[in-house]
Amino acid sequence: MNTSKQINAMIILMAMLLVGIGFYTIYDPFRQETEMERTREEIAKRAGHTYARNCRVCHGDNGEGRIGPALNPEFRNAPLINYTDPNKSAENAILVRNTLECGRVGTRMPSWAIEQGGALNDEQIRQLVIALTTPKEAGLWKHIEVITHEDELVAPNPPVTEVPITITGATGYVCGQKPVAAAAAPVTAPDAKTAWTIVATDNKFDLPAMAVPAGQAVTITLENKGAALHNLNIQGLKDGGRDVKTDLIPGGQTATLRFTPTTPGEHKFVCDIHPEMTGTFFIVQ
Ligand code: HEC
Ligand SMILES: [Cu+2]
Repeated sequence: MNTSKQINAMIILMAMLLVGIGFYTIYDPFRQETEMERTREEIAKRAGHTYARNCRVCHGDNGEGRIGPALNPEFRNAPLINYTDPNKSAENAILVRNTLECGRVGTRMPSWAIEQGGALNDEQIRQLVIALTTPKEAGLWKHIEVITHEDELVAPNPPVTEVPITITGATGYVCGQKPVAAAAAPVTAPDAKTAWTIVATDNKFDLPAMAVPAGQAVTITLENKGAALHNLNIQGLKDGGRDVKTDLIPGGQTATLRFTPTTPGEHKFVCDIHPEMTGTFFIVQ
């Protein structure tokens, strides 16, 4: 009698244990998932603070693009690489890490790694790489606005033209960067015409030179087909006392300059926030 009671109790206990284990096995993956999510959220918040202090000024308050291209997938359209493509996560992580550590030679993207003269440690760079490349990591951008307001050290973004032009990219070809072809031969003037359309992408103009006749009304149209802001400034040229330049325009927009050049000569044209975007503007007799 006693023994059979004990056996029954044992059987019941065993059964309860098995059911318990069963539940746990079903429940556990969910638990791990939320744990992962919490870690990701923590990383996103930390990356957000780093971003707000160091990157926002060039890539925009919400990663929409300013001096540098958009980084937030919401604004990051082709032809920019999709950094959150789940099939290329390893490749993209390397690319983003190299860009952050060593910057981009010949552009205004600085090097951030301490070993490269930058201000961010390995952990901060690691967090940014995860936040920028993890597909589900909408977390970063979700937190950015809050962080920007919370972070007392973060001043409002200055106008793009006041971001010191002295912030220049890397100077050494490190982290897999290859030297680009040597500077092109001196440009010669193309045939003069009174209307030109010049296309800006990130970060170059599609024309090395334009030429217009002196003494005639001309129209120069700038199309921004990039993701960053761009403008066209024909340096040293005045029209009725004003500089001949467009406003900075976002990707997808156009701006037009109408003026009558009087004095034949040569002017350098540039984008005011990307010194690497240059060309020659000829005014011919
Ligand atoms: C002084 C302006 C400036 C600052 C500050 C800056 N960037 Fe950039 N960044 C740029 C420019 C310009 C480019 C485009 C470089 C090019 O043409 O290849 C760029 C490119 C990038 C790219 C590659 C984008 C692409 O499409 O290939 C990433 C990623 C990036 N920046 C992340 C950051 C992060 C993260 C920070 C902050 C730690 C930061 N940047 C700070 C100007 C800046
Ligand atoms: Cu530009």
